[in-house]
Amino acid sequence: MTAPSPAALAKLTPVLTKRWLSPDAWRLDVYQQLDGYAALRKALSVAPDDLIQLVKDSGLRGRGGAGFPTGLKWGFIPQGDDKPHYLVVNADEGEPGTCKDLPLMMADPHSLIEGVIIASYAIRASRAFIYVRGEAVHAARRLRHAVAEAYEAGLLGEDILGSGFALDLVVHSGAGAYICGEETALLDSLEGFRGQPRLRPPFPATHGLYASPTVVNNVETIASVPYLVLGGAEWFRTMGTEKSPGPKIYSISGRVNQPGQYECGLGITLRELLELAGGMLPGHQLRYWTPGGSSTPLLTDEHLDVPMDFEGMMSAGTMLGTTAVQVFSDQDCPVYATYRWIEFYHHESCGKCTPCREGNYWMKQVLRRILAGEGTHEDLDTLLDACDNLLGRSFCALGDGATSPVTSSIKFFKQDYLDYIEGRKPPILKPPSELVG
Ligand code: L3W
Ligand code: SF4
Repeated sequence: MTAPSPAALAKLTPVLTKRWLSPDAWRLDVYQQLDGYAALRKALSVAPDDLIQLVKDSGLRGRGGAGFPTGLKWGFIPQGDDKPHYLVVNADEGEPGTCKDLPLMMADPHSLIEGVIIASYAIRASRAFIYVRGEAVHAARRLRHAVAEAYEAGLLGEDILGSGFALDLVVHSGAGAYICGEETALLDSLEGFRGQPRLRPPFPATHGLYASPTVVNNVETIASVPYLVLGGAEWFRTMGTEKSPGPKIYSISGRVNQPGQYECGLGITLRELLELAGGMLPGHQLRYWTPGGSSTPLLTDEHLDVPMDFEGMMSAGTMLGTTAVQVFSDQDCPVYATYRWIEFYHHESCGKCTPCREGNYWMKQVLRRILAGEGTHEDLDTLLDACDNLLGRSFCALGDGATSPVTSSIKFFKQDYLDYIEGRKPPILKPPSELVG
């Protein structure tokens, strides 16, 4: 493994991750020694609308996958209405390969809580929720501890820091369903119903939790807010690109020497990120990768120099998504990887709409048949036809996302499919007909 060059190291922008290596930064006293809650004090002296304008000026875009402008979303919350407003943090990090929000909540939970208080003040919400992925018991426990510390210190509850502003914050654990990361399914789940997506529009900004105006933002988005308040919009824009400004936590996993989280300005390339991650494992050649989890179409070694920002990824035919970079090598069969992803989507489909519920089931069967050596040439058309009936025809983004690994693996690695179909590769799975149950 070669050490990253000074040029690669200069790409690191530790903003949200700056406290991660400080032992005990998750404790309120340590967090405060490290500048914690200074942004809240500043924000409470500013008019809420000015904070919304600051976020708009910074160009901060949602870090959960879609990249929607955060200030615009906050600005959709109606003014002067008599309904309660809510802030909901989407901490249901479930996209395969994504690992940025959980480490943030473990290492630095108060930065999220501080962001929640500032964002709630800006949108005039007096109640906020953090919806944590069900399996992440450790993160929920850490957050609850931090919330209790914040109440004790007068940072939550009535008359926060003597400002007159009041906020209650609840940490809610989900039950471990991927679909509850979809914002409207999350809201249904939070209300106590089975988590299934709602029809949009109306969007949560006007009809969200309990049919009231609600901002739903990702953990990393909200945790960015305190830094923005302290540093200002211009400082924020010194990182990233013009249309995708700011720092971003990229999580890189797979066949690399040092998997983990690397915070860099938006627009870093895979070549640069790979260097930071110590390069490919010995004996492995890069073959394909996901820029933002399995819901974003695969890219290959042709795309090493494409900027990983919202625009760059779009121009390469994919999406930035959650910046979950999963690196696969010449030793990782793309047909098998696709099968495993479709198993996941089939398992996690909520079943509400036919294209996704049935389409994922049939894609899984067909992929299994191919990997069992019983596939036919028509199977490739069947897979593409199923994707055609899913993309844009399913009720929520889960259905669309499921098509990404299938269409992109057939686009780049058709020969691998043909090798199974034409008998050049030995079968690696039992056919569906031999499976019981
Ligand atoms: C008011 C309008 N609000 C849009 C809001 C909307 C939402 C945000 C983005 O999916 C993607 C998906 C996954 N008035 C509005 C409006 N909004 N128009 O803006 O909305 P949208 O529909 O573009 O995306 P989405 O439904 O939020 C998110 C992809 O991210 N993804 C993520 C997966 C998993 C995780 C995770 O594990 N943390 O995020 C990966 O690629 O496939 O395409 O708030 O209400 N006119
Ligand atoms: Fe449910 Fe899938 Fe339809 Fe989304 S696309 S509503 S997950 S069945």
